[in-house]
Amino acid sequence: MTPDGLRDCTIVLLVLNEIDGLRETFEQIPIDRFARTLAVDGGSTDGTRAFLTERGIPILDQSIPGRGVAFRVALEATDTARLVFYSPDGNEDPADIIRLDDLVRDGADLAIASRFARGAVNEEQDWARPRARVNKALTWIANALFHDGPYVTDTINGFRALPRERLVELATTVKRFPIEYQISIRAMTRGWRIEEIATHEGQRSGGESKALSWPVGKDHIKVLLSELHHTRWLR
Ligand SMILES: Nc1nc2c(ncn2[C@@H]2O[C@H](COP(=O)(O)OP(=O)(O)OP(=O)(O)O)[C@@H](O)[C@H]2O)c(=O)[nH]1
Ligand SMILES: [Mg+2]
Repeated sequence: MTPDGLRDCTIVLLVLNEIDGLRETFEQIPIDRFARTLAVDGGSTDGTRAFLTERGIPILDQSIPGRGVAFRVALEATDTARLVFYSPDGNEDPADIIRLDDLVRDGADLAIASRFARGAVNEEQDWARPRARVNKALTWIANALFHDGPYVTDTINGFRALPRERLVELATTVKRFPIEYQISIRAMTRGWRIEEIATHEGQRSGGESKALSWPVGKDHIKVLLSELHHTRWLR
């Protein structure tokens, strides 16, 4: 806690045209319990920026787009002990922000909101869309290749928290979506304590998905291969 009784943690809002999601979730984000809340914007043009500015949320810009870039922009701009990454697009339950920070405050090196843990709900219920199955397969591979500890059920979800210094230590390089996969794999390789909560993933509030399945899937495979290459020197 900070001297004024707030959590020594920054809530990082990751936004790229999420005005609908912000309208739906913003009031439930526990801003008054945390030392800082800021947004990293990938170049919104739909009123997201005005919405955040009207509510006093500082906005950081990216020189190039991509969620991985956004993670590092946030990291450089913060000095709290911990960080929670939250995407206000309707998929993520704001009530989980505190649950994730609690895990890190109690000693986890990485806390993940899992869509596949027992009791969790994944929004991808349509069997014609294979995203959930691909996610599970990528997670299985990461556990098999890089992890000796208890099975991590969701290595890909972006809703997560960690100590700031841990993120510095990971020296991430990914520019786009698989930033979370790289973080999970690097945490596994180091034998860090990874803990999960079972989350209930909601439907996107509106706007458009930025995660096109095929290019994002390919990017994950590339990260998998590059991390395999990388860890040959670590182990
Ligand atoms: N700052 C920043 N945020 C981004 C960028 N790309 C995506 N985001 C945000 O990251 C979050 C996740 O992106 P989504 O497109 O929802 O990806 P997803 O949740 O896998 O896909 P859906 O199931 O369609 O919601 C959203 O809040 C986006 O606005 C980016 O380049 N920069
Ligand atoms: Mg989403």
